[in-house]
Amino acid sequence: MSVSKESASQKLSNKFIVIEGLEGAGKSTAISYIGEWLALMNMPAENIVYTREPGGTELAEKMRDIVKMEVQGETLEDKAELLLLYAARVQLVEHKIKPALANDCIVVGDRHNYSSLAYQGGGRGIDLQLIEDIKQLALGDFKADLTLYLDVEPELGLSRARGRGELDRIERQAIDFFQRTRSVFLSLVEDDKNAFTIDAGQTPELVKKAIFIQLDKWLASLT
Ligand code: Z5A
Repeated sequence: MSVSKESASQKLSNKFIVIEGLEGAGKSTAISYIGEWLALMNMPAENIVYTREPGGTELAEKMRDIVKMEVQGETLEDKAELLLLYAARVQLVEHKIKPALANDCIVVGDRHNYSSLAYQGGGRGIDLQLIEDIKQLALGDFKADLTLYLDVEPELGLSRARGRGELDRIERQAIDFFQRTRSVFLSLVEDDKNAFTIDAGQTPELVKKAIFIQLDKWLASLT
């Protein structure tokens, strides 16, 4: 089914698209492809809001700094990390995402809730139900309209991330941490009819093509 570009930009208003994936999966690159696709759909640039997590507001960026920080003689407890991530997410959702959606914008997020289930639940081993309960307290039923999960072997993602510079506190975890993280991402996508896996081990051209196909299908499904 083809959708006219006028009705495409209307249908895309008030929607929240999220890109998820391990480090080096190519999320930043994928977000630039989504920007290109939105331009092809005649979505005005001023109606597109980009976010990243953790972060995206002044206070949330400070929480991001703490999550990434290493302090001599004191480790950040796993539950403290989890709570900081949700505190940052509440700030972002309430101060940036919801107001943008209410203003007829489309929001494109670099990570969202699935990252906490995958990293803190899968990677760190925090009970997934406990994380779901915290999510409910923090955000209620708020969730993405579309999630594209860029799936990559942890070794490949980390080697790409390494090529960019020094690894941070989370990136220096052992490989099995990222394998557990990946397996939670895969099971979340399997159980969510609004989430799709993109093979991010392919060339950038093929990743872009797969993203465009998925976005076209999703747009055609919007009423
Ligand atoms: N975290 C968490 O634990 N829990 C949470 O709830 C949330 C986050 C929200 C955020 O780090 C950290 O917080 C992250 C998870 C944790 N930590 N770890 N580890 P960040 O925001 O600094 O970093 P990131 O989100 O992991 O993104 P990234 O490392 O910048 O990766 P990326 O955006 O997915 O990749 P990229 O910059 O697009 O590409 C990486 C390189 O690969 C780059 O040189 C590209 O040119 C190249 N690339 C991209 N695609 C390809 C393909 N297809 N082929 C070859 N090369 C490619």
